[in-house]
Amino acid sequence: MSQEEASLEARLEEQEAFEPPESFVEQANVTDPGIYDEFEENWPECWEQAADLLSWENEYDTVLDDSDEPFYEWFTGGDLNASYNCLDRHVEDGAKNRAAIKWEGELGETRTYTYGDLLNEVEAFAATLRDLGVEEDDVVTLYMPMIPELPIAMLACARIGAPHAVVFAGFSADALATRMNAADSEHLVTCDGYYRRGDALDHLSKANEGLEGVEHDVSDVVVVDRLGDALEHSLADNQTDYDELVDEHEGESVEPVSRDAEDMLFLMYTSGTTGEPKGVKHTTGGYLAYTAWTSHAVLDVKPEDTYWCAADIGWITGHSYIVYGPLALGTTTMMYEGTPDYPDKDRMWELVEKNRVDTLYTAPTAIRAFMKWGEEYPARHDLSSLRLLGTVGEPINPRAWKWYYKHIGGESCPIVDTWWQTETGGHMITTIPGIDTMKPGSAGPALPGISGKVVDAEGNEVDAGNAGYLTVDKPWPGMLRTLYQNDERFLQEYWQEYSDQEADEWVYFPEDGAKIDDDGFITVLGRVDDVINVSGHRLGTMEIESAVVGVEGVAEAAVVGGDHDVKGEAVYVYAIPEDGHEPDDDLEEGVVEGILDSIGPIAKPEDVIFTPELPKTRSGKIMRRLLENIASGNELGNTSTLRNPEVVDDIAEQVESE
Ligand code: 6R9
Repeated sequence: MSQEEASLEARLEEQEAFEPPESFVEQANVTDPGIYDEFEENWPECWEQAADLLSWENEYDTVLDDSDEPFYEWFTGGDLNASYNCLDRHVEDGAKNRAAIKWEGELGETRTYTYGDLLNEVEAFAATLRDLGVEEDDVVTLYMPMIPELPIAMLACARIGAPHAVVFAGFSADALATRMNAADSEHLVTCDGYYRRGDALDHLSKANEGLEGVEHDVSDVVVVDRLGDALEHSLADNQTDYDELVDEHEGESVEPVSRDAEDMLFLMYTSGTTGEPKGVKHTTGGYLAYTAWTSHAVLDVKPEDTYWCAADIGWITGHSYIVYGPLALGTTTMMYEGTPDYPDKDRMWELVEKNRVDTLYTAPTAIRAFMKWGEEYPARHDLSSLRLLGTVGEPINPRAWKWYYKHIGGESCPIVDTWWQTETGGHMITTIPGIDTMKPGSAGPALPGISGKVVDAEGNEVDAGNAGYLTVDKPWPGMLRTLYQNDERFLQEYWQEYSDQEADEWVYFPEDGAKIDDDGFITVLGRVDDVINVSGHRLGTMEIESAVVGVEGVAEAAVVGGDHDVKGEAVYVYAIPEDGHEPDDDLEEGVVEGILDSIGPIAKPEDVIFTPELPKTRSGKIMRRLLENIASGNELGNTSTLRNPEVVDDIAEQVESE
């Protein structure tokens, strides 16, 4: 490194605030700082700006109906169709030949769907679904990896008013069964397999195994042939090949059904504090308006862009910011099937260069991996097409932020660090890149119209600099409406902690810790419930614990998250062997298998520690904090409230010696 470079590096390391580059601001979608006051003064009517980004079949009468709090309704009386908004209207506006989806498979095959192509495909699959007996409001489960048929199936469902429930392809057979049972879903679309690091992975066998655990009849299973001859499968009686079905319906037109703004668009299962995953319900009008608006204001999406959100559609980020938001705005959205290090660690940068990508939106865990691999990989490619960078999923440490800013953005792209959740539908806390100063490590202010506050345990706002809990005390259009068929759990999970129900004051609690500075910038500190964040994915420790105690030979278990350089957090299992079982490699293998079977590889533990006892408080509660500190190699703090303090040293010694 030359002296000049070294001093530049040192300056970057110390710099705490960054202004958006003039070149970006000049072209940005939203640049007027007055928008914050405007939204506050004109709330909730300000949200008409979001609704105006959509085409409504019937105009709504009311922006916000809060007559039954916290079951808020948005844009009531309005009718629209999400697939019409993502497809037909762009074709009608002359964008038939613009690329809608640019897909690249792991082995290098590419497919481009123009808006015209995509509409045809969606109509043919919508006709297929109808033919199979799918009716409006039937939940269709989509258990698929990153192949174009996934967004096609989502939009086909939306077209006929059948809510989809996408299950992440990396989830296990059990996880599929649990979700299909919870949603009473009788229809499944899946595929034979996909590629990971060059190998053909068998997906259908996993889907079939999952189907065995479904308690009701599944009337039909559609199977996309992704792998051709790479894997041979025979289909069961109720299973049909996707292409065969779609070929029969090629060229058919299917009118988009008129959906009430509050009709369900999709269900998305996410981890919560208890073992059962939560079925988050999103609706057509509010969700679509909100994802379109945030794609416009925060991701600065323009129709002529090539935009790449490198998430998986199996998570909310892919729903909102690969599929619905970008397509509602008529842009070109990219999809990549594989991993970022195949065939080499510059795959992402090769894709950015080849496609002249304007905006890249990814997760801190990926950025930390790129950092570890080294700056020589991005340096091999021309990344000058990039205009804006984004991150999502977990807090980003300033060092990773600055690496991203320098080595990917060439110090000329703003970065949006977007805090939000499956439940919020879209971005909530982030800078607006055409307006705000950026402070690495801090997500930014709450978006206009979003009332984000950091409060103490009593619900009073904390002073700047102090840690507290993040809350939102006004509703917003993209919010979840309830947990599927479980209003009670919806109230309990999100509205109990800080609402004053007697006074009719409703406060949403996302279960994140946070602090706020004098400028109103919020730094999100992480979950305060029993949910851990592994590589940006939410995993319920209770869910993993129940998998572990289901393993023969395990008497009791505690699962916690410990710090991890790349993943942010990693899974640590502490388990007590049952009498007569040795804490040996076989038992450890059994525990790992048990977790893989019930959840999937994302939950694979970093370490399994056997111990004759778990540290417990006098009231018999497992001291998770302590186990977290052991896993992270932190100071253990006060152990005097424990019933069995002696066990702590034993465990710590074991962890250190491994
Ligand atoms: C979109 C998504 C939500 C949880 C959330 C929080 C964490 C997400 C973050 C962030 C700090 C950010 N989280 N974005 N923490 N800074 N920019 O990730 O949804 O899978 O439901 O996870 O992720 O803890 O509560 P989801």
